[in-house]
Amino acid sequence: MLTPIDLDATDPIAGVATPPGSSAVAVIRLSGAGVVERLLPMLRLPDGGAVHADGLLPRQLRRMDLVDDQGQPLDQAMLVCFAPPRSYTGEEMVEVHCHGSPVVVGHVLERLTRLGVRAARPGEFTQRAVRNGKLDLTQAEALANLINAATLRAARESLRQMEGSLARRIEAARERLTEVLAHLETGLDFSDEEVEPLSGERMANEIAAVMESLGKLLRGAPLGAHLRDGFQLVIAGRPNVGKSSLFNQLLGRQRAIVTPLPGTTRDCIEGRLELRGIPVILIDTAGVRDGAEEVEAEGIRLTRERLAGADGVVLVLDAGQGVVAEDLELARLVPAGQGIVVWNKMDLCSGGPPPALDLTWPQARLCCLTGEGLEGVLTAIAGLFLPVAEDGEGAVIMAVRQREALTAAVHALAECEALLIHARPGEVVAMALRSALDALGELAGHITQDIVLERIFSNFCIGK
Ligand SMILES: Nc1nc2c(ncn2[C@@H]2O[C@H](COP(=O)(O)OP(=O)(O)O)[C@@H](O)[C@H]2O)c(=O)[nH]1
Ligand SMILES: [Mg+2]
Repeated sequence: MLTPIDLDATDPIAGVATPPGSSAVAVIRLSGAGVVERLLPMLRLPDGGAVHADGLLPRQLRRMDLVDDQGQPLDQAMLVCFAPPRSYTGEEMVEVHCHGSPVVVGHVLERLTRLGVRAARPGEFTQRAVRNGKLDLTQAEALANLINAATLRAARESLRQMEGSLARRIEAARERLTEVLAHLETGLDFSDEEVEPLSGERMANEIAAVMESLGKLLRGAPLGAHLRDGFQLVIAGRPNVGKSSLFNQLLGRQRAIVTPLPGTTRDCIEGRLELRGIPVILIDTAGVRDGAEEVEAEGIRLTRERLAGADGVVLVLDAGQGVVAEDLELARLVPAGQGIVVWNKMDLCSGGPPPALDLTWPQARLCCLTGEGLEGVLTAIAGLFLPVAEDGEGAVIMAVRQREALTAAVHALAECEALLIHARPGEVVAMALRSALDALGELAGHITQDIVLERIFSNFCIGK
């Protein structure tokens, strides 16, 4: 059970920033007023002398010994202090770099508790950083995405966001809208004077411009989600054409069961791969055919479902058999531009070209038994996603929460615009405008509910 986070807490905390287990080095972070003073009893100079707080200059790495409560040496460490507000959390901070021995680290943490420094909860350092204005909430969430990024591309986009790419755009939108609201409110104060119609039009233009820029962010969100979670690539085809063999070849290991019996795969099996920097979730499916028995039929139903949600489809065809009606039927379930054809079993084609196919999809030839042609298959798959992924201008890796808040803001602005166009009273427009500003404030974390904050930060690692 997680105890509720006290979001206003400023008491001294400590947490291990490095992963659990033995390691060459472990980093213990401390934050809060007076943490340096509290740590002093555990420190000795390498020559045995006592350490004084005023001897520890901020941002200077110092060699120290860690000692236990009897003053016995425990470990050799490096230590660096940060003076507020120039630290990650904005509070007084220390980082202790000791050896990554779970025994030593455990002892240090336990002793710190007795010295009045409690164990930090997940995300508590970052939460303090947000509270002290070091990061806004979008930057904190981007940081979590950076730490958990599965590909370099996702890491890069997360970093951009952490550096404020999203925060700055939200802030700019808030500033423009606040100005419009000020105009509106001035109009309200002198409500017996007519608000000039031109100013109403100008306001509508401002709002339209902000809506356009927020809309652009929202349009980039699906790509952001793909870069974080992966593009879904479904391998489809009739039974026995070699779907599971291709799945295994692409993953470079034996994951799915391959047999000469049609209908072997009855479930959807997933695997992850990174293809030219793009994260791909590969899905092996049950082959689609008519007249399958119950379990297989359920697998086929799942296949159709997966096809509907896919970002790309590899239609595997048997080069030895050519195209049959069922193949084309499957192809019809795939949206334009999302499919490629892989002619498998080229070895059964006795060196000739694959049979003619009435489809304009990119095609690749393969022999799964030898792996010959796999490069071509990879190129064809990358061709499905690269153009999308490289249109990176608008890629924003957004949490669902961020998307929801942004959508709410855009809706409120659309209402605002409509009200202005219909020359509705200023109070009514101002109300809609305030709710747009609230949604943006929530996005940045200025007015976000505690329960939401708690959920966000509890997903972080302990020492972050
Ligand atoms: N000759 C030949 N046989 C293959 C090739 N690829 C797969 N097979 C065989 O075709 C059968 C069905 O393969 P599998 O991957 O289970 O097909 P799935 O039902 O589409 O998943 C197995 O016996 C495989 O060894 C290939 O390129 N050439
Ligand atoms: Mg199979």
